[in-house]
Amino acid sequence: MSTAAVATSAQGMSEYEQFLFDLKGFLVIPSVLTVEEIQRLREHMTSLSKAADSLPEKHRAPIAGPAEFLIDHPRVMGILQAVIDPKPERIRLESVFVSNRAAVDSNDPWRPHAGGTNLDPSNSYRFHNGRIYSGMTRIVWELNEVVKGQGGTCLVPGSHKANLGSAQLGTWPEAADDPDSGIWETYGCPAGSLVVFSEGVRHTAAKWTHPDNGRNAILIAYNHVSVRFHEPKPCMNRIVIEGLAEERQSFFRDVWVLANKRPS
Ligand SMILES: O=C(O)CCC(=O)C(=O)O
Repeated sequence: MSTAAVATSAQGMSEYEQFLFDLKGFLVIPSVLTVEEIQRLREHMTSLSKAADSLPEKHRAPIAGPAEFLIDHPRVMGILQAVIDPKPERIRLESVFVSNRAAVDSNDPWRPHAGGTNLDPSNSYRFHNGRIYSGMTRIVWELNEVVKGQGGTCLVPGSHKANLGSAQLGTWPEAADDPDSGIWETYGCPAGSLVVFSEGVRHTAAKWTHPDNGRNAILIAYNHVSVRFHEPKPCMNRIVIEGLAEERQSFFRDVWVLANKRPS
């Protein structure tokens, strides 16, 4: 399948979803994955963490093998084409990690970051000529149920457009980072839901307190192909990338837009 085919199969972002994403900087879409897909992904995550050596080398990454369909999931592509670039070949996948948290964990992962109008291309967020221009955009696949207030990602709605506090300039008010400051929002959702946020929104992980299940999430950062924020992850190495379906390999190409043309 070509990148054009990826584009036509993308499921567009509704006007209301665009309104919410622009207003708050994030969006929660419940129950995107089927029960079978969730099961397949959970099994892959378990093999990866407990018996990685049993997997073929090309499958040893959170978005490889039975999980590679997440890379260009039609719901994700529709959103990314609306907020990063309408041309799928201008969207790059630049980082992935897995978040496993449980109520028994003693560490507190509360570390707010980003927020405030930011001109750095990766953390920037703009609205121009009727369109959203989000730089780095985070996709979170929640593979287990998230109970509101018990450990999902916390975000400050609207902080991607804040003018008087800036993480970039070090002027974000300390008082605002208190979990009880009243400006934080979080979500509850069934397993298989999708959370999307502009990396320009102030956000943090939160302590998981839900006793019935742990957090099991895959977090993927996409960006415009002309910029890169993260250092490449060792898990997305040449063997893993070359093991992906051909059309998905293009999400890991080098950071450039204009190809050199040979003189004819
Ligand atoms: O794990 C989380 O809930 C938050 C992830 C995060 O901080 C990030 O994507 O930068």
